[in-house]
Amino acid sequence: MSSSVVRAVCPHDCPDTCALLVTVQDGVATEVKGDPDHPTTGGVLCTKVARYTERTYHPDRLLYPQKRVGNKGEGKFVRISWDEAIATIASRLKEIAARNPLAILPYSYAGTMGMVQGESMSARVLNKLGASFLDRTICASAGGAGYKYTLGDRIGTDVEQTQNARLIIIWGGNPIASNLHFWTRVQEAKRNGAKIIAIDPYRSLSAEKCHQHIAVRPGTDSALALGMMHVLIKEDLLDHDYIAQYTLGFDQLKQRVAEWTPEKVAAICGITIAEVEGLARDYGEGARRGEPSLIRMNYGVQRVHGGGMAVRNICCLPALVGAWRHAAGGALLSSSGGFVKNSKALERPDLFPEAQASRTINMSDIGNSLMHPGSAEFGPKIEALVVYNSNPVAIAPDSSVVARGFAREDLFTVVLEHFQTDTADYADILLPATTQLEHVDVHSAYGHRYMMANNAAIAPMGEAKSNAEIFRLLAQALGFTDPCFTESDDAIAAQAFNYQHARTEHTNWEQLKQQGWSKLKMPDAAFAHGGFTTPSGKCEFYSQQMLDDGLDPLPAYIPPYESVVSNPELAAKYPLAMISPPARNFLNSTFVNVKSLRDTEGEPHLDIHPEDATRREIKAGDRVRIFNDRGSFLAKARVTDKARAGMVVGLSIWWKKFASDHKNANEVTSQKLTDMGGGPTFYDLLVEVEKAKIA
Ligand SMILES: Nc1nc2c(c(=O)[nH]1)N[C@H]1C(S)=C(S)[C@@H](COP(=O)(O)OP(=O)(O)OC[C@H]3O[C@@H](n4cnc5c(=O)[nH]c(N)nc54)[C@H](O)[C@@H]3O)O[C@H]1N2
Ligand SMILES: Nc1nc2c(c(=O)[nH]1)N[C@H]1C(S)=C(S)[C@@H](COP(=O)(O)OP(=O)(O)OC[C@H]3O[C@@H](n4cnc5c(=O)[nH]c(N)nc54)[C@H](O)[C@@H]3O)O[C@H]1N2
Ligand code: SF4
Ligand SMILES: [Mo]
Repeated sequence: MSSSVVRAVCPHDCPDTCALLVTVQDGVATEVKGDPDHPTTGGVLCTKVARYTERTYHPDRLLYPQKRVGNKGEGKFVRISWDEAIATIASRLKEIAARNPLAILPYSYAGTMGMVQGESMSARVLNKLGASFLDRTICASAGGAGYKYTLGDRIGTDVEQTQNARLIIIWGGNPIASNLHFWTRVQEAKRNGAKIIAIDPYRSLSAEKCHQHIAVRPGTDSALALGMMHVLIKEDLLDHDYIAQYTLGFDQLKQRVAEWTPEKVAAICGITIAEVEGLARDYGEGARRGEPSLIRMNYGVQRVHGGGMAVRNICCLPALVGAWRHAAGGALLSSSGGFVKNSKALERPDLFPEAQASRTINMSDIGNSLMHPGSAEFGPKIEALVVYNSNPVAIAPDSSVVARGFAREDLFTVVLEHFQTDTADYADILLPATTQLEHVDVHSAYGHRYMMANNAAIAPMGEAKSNAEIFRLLAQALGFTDPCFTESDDAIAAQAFNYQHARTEHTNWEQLKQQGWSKLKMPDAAFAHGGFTTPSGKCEFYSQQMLDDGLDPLPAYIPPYESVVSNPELAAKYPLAMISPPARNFLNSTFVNVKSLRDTEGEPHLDIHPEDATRREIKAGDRVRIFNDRGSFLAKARVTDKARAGMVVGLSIWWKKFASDHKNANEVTSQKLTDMGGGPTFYDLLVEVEKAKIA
């Protein structure tokens, strides 16, 4: 009997990017554990990935290529050989490319965060074809844009400093569900005497365990940050020296925030004046005492019309009070900007045909793009979709339009997947992909500072192949002869990071594979002495770049598209705001088909405040219909004041096929985009709720 332990990495779209130890006995992965030596993993995994073998050896794994025999969406397939699958795809893509390669579009996101099985061989093939580019905005681009204008690259406080902070503001995040290893350190900070505050319209699992929970209306965070700035400036709770040395535009900021009185802010946010003032004082007075304060901004604040501005406004706070002076102070949205990636080598944009015009399609309004007939402005109608690492039919907004797009008879769709997801049901050709235990990969992270290597632990299941291998076969069938199209997964992984940089030169790919991980060499307190990567090198309260891009150069409040205050006419019809943040036991739509995890979540629920429920004669356990002009879906009501009055919460993202009505929360979300970054507005919508007619 042979037994070994393999170093691997959790591939999921989660800031924690855990280091895994996989026990393999006679070629079978028997256990997946957190690496006890990895400083942020600390030997602990979330419940989802602790059951990784259940997902890997799931009886529903796709094990061989298939072609569709039923109607699109019906999910009927027959087995075919790899030769037939690749030949069919190559000939269809060639035929479309001969007319106009821009009619071909990839659709991919972070099903795996690995750089090899993400955008490497796939990008090379699509670039060489001259396909349309996909703007990968579905998650973080609004906040990323707001952060960039204000502070530069996405670098923030090192998560390993969290326990040393004295005040922690969890702003639009639910770390117990979505950033567990940060939460562990928050608990340590709490034991050390820190005050923990959550800002969230929903009393989430995390919010209910904080010292204070400020339940703002969705989409109003930028107003709250303006109100905090108003109080900090009015009460002179400022670090004048830090402001003078390392910021730009303080005088303009001062003028701008003058009108943002606690009274005005409280009315917009639906909170008390004392909450606005108290928050600002906790923040400013702590700083004055020399105590580190940390703002863990998360993505909950940026899935609304003014999401980019919300992140920008929050990013102004640490500089005002000099919080960046402390290693445990400042703010963290994402640590991804610290990694020195070699994207050009991975993706080879130079392969794109020189003489050809390009086109970029935003993934966040894919429904409209798929339904577009083509025009001079839009370019050609989309005729082929190659989907990998994503489940757009479940996760993209305004889902009925997305599903109609995928159902188009004249669209050729290839899906690379582990399972027959809602999206796979629409594939013409469905290809089996390997999971993280079956392939090699290399990872950066967005919640910590470690480069990570994933070694293959077991052989591919059935006839599954890695994404990179599938695109290699496709390149061959398309007749692409550049040497880069035959590079192995390992050779691609070796190029992912630039090891000539001061942050990375202490290691290399061979070492990473053996040791599993290595930390970027960066200062503990990234911005203690300024050094922001903005055009001025300062924290930009005033941003010329924003003005150049047609935006307000100063912090502002951009109301939601759909809210009782900003659109009273719509609210007369649909009076309830709705959000659909992640459920703890799912990872976006991944794991919904793992029975033990689905059983823990139960079925699709809607949390509704007792006042809103009573008004609609809804009782706990009733089946309710949630609807607006875009669509409707069913859920079981949970009557609870966890949801603030006037707002309902449907934890997500369910596979449609596991819901009684084959629908999910994205039936009612909209394709409108954020103020910057072209992001989706998943938490910016109004609905009405009624008792469902059929039980
Ligand atoms: N278990 C689990 N973990 C995950 C995921 C998952 O699906 N499941 N998804 C992963 C991914 S892709 C991402 S991007 C992250 C997302 O995780 P987070 O960054 O934590 O963001 P969200 O889950 O979108 O929202 C977190 C909280 O924001 C609140 N919120 C909603 N609207 C607003 C608002 O307008 N203002 C404020 N202040 N709060 C608001 C929600 O009620 C929720 O409690 O998590 C990752 N981790
Ligand atoms: N209503 C609502 N909708 C949302 C959100 C929300 O909060 N509310 N959150 C949004 C956010 S933040 C995000 S990031 C998106 C996430 O949306 P997606 O990125 O589409 O994430 P998943 O739903 O997890 O789907 C990933 C798929 O990739 C597959 N996969 C994993 N690894 C591999 C691999 O190696 N090869 C191949 N071929 N496939 C693989 C998995 O099996 C899974 O089906 O959803 C967004 N949608
Ligand atoms: S999903 Fe997040 S917390 Fe869970 S194992 Fe993966 S990286 Fe760690
Ligand atoms: Mo995300």
